[in-house]
Amino acid sequence: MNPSDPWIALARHAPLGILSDLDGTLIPFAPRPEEARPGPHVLSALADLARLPGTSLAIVSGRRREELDRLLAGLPAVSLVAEHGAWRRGGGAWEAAPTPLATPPEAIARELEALAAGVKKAFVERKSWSACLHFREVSRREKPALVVAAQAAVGEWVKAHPEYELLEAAEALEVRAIAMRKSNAVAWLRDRAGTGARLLLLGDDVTDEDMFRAAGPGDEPVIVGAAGGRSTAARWRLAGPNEALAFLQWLTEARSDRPTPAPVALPVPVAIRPKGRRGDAPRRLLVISNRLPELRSPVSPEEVRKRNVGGLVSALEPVLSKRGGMWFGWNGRTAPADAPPSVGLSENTSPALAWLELPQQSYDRYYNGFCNRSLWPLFHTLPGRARFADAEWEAYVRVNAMYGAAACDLVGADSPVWVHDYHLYLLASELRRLGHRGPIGHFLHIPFPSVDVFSMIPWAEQLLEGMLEFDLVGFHTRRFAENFLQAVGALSPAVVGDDAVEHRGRRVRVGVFPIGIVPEGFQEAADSETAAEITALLQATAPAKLVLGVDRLDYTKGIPERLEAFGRFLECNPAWKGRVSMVQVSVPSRADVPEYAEQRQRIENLVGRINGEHGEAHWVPVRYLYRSYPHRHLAQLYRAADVAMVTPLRDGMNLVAKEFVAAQDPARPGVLMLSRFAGAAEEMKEALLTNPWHTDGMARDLLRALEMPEEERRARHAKLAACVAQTTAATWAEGFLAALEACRSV
Ligand code: GDG
Repeated sequence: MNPSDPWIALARHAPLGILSDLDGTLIPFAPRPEEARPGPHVLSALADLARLPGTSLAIVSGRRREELDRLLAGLPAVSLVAEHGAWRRGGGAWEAAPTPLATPPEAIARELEALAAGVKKAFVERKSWSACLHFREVSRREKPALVVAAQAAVGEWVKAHPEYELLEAAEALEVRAIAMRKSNAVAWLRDRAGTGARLLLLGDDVTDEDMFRAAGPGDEPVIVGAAGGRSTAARWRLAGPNEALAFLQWLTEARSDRPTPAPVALPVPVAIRPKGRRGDAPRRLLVISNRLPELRSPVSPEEVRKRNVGGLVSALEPVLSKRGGMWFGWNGRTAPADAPPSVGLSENTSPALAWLELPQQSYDRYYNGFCNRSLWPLFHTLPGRARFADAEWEAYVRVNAMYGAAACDLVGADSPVWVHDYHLYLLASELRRLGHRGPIGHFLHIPFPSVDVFSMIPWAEQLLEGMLEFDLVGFHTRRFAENFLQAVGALSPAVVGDDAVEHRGRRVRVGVFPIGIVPEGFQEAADSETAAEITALLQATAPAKLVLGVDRLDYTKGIPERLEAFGRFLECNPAWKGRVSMVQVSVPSRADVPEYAEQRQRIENLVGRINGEHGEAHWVPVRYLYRSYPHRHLAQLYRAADVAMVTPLRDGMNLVAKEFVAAQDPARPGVLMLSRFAGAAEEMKEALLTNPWHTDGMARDLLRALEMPEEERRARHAKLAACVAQTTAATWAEGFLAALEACRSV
């Protein structure tokens, strides 16, 4: 790839937004702010760029409105953002940012003025929501005392006004409202530029870092100058204001019809970090999931061995151990907000484990917020339950960056990385930014919705851009893969093929990898001696037939809908009263999300209502257990059941369906009632497919299941069992990894 390719692609992208700082970025610093001004060549370069169709250009600065008006007079097409985002002018008059504002820092401004009054050449610049003490030209003799006194005064004041912060520049000290950040201008310009916009962000100063951090996966943040040795969130670097201006002129030419713009120094990747662990880290497979499974802090190798492993672990542990790989995720502990995320390592386990701690507030907004209250319901096509908040999206971006920063040191830069689920869509772009070269794959465990639903996410384009930074994206079913391809076709400029997408000169493979279980485990556990606890439960329901439901307590699993159908079944088929009982095991899940508490309440009310309406002294229609069982006990329950109602409203795959089939006695198997909206229905066609949205239909299907002749049950089960034996945890993991390892390293 030619180094100019990404910049040509950016230059030709429509719509394009350009957000640039002024002082130090497009014009060199002068001793006093009033002496620095853009010359005619800067003004004409900006005018030329702003004039191009599909282009939105904005200058963002810490300066006041009047100063920007004066400096950039005569450029009506250029939008302006003053005072770090507090004021914007896009074409018409100046408008205040809608962010909740702090009261003006009047008292501290007066205090600083009093300090400055006794010191020659010190002065205070007042802005709407900040006050800045300048001391560039103060004598060396007087400066230290002034700075110490000012820091003490501001430090005290900020304690009582937490909506303000102290910013220390080389020759100035500023008290600024925290909400006034240049990152606000990024969202504003993105809106102005229009759907699908990519942004070029240029800045030099510490206040520009907010803007760089707000960059989306399709944006290109460029730092101008040396950044005084501090670390930067920018991905690219230009040497100084002259180079920045030349680059904007080049961009103007590349965006116009001129075929070959004159050569110029293009931005180069920022050297990320001094040589750290990464230099010595080996090439090894790295699996990343939001959370390390079944680990409780403190993480210790002993605990890891003792834990009762779940489905994903039993699928991934063998392939990871075989390859000497490592699993990385959150360990369940929170860190203080201002501490850099700390990473823990355990090489003594198999697989090796690594974990990070996250600030509580970020984690809440990212996990309980954007992941569980936005993406989860929407991806399950339950848009009525989804809600979106800017702060939660920002936390999602931030936390993805934290995972990326922590993960990139764990393995060598050429290692394959396998990222799991919707929590970490922005991880590939972050890893690439940090210099990762090996193939990066993503597997989505939940459904991918239709484009109409997906595009309800306010940041749908950014999420898709993030997904397209992976080399391989995998889904449980063909339907989900097709939904994804349609979304890419509709919402991004990428070229869509049957099983791949071409995007910015890269190929992203799209694959279908249905997850399975370890079937022998369930068969053996079902065959083993029945645990006392399960025996007691079965005795309580005998001799009635047993209808079983097992799910995490989640509104996607359709538990109330299933109970309603069971109630309707009893109403319509009174002869079955006393001859059938339902056992519903609901495993506690996400109990701190309000929708889940509400769902639990709803289920409990329904169980009470059905038992009250239909129950008799010697017969309880529904036994409801809000708890979890070890897998061995579950297998015995599965084996004892005559019918399993696996009726999610929507599900990625649903492993309970497969576990139930594996645990059956092939000579006298039970019947699997399976929702058409579970991913498993794509493979398990011999199940009794049912529609969880239709109470009467589900009640009729239940009758059919209970009355199904043994011969039909055996024939259906044989085919289902063959399917469960064919698509297993191992075929899923090996299949995905083979496809990932076949991806060309970028
Ligand atoms: C997501 C997707 C996709 C249930 N009760 C207990 C218990 N379980 C285990 C089951 C099964 C697992 O939980 C549930 O797996 P599902 O596949 O049904 O659903 P999600 O948890 O929502 O998983 C789903 C899956 O990811 C894999 O990609 O299939 O569509 O939503 O293994 O056995 N485990 C224990 N005690 C219980 O009481 N130990």
